[in-house]
Amino acid sequence: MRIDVVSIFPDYLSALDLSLIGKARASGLLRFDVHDLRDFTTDRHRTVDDTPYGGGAGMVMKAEPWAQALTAVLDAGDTAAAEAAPPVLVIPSPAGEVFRQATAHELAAADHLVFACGRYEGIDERVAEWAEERFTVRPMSIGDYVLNGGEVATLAMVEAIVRLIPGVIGNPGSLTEESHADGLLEYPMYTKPASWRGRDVPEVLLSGDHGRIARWRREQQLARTADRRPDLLPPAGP
Ligand code: JBK
Repeated sequence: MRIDVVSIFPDYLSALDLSLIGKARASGLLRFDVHDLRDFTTDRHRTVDDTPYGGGAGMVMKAEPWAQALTAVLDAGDTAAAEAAPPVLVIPSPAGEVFRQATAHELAAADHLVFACGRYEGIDERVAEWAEERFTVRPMSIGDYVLNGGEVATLAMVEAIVRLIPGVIGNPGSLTEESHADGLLEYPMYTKPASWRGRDVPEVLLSGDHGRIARWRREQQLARTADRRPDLLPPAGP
């Protein structure tokens, strides 16, 4: 897989050089490149934003630097592969579709992902229209809260996607046994010592009875999900 990120804060993405993504890159499963949007401006001040038409607070990212940057990314990509399936352009935005584990699986199947990190009040809408002719465009939100830009959302999405590329995670079992893999929250986990500061590990986990343990864990998953994330449970019947 190839991943390109365009941002005015390329250093923000350096956290992805560590651990998981670092391993994926070293193993040749992933090519990951970050591009500075300002390198695609042509004025002396390297301007990337301007005031919004129609008025209002804040600034809007100008279209032309984005078209230049995204064209450079396309030109550096595999043009034959792009002919068969256009690269996916993810635009992190609070106005996007919600990014879920199912979305991570979908995007992990792509050959080429490009993340367009906007700052300020967003990117001139015509960039997404222009990009529709060259990419599969996916405006994506990681949740209903306000961030300063798309960089942190990109970090979260790239980590969720890259760990699903076959060969990136050592133990594939750990992919199926975690929260959201089966639509429920994970059951509670314990490790040694069996008694810690007056708190004992639930007796069933020390019983060696695998059937009882599996039933207890399922009950815990359901109770936890009902308590913390009732939105994940199917609606109660009549
Ligand atoms: C938010 O992906 N997001 O969720 C996102 C991207 C950029 C700005 C934002 O406020 N929420």
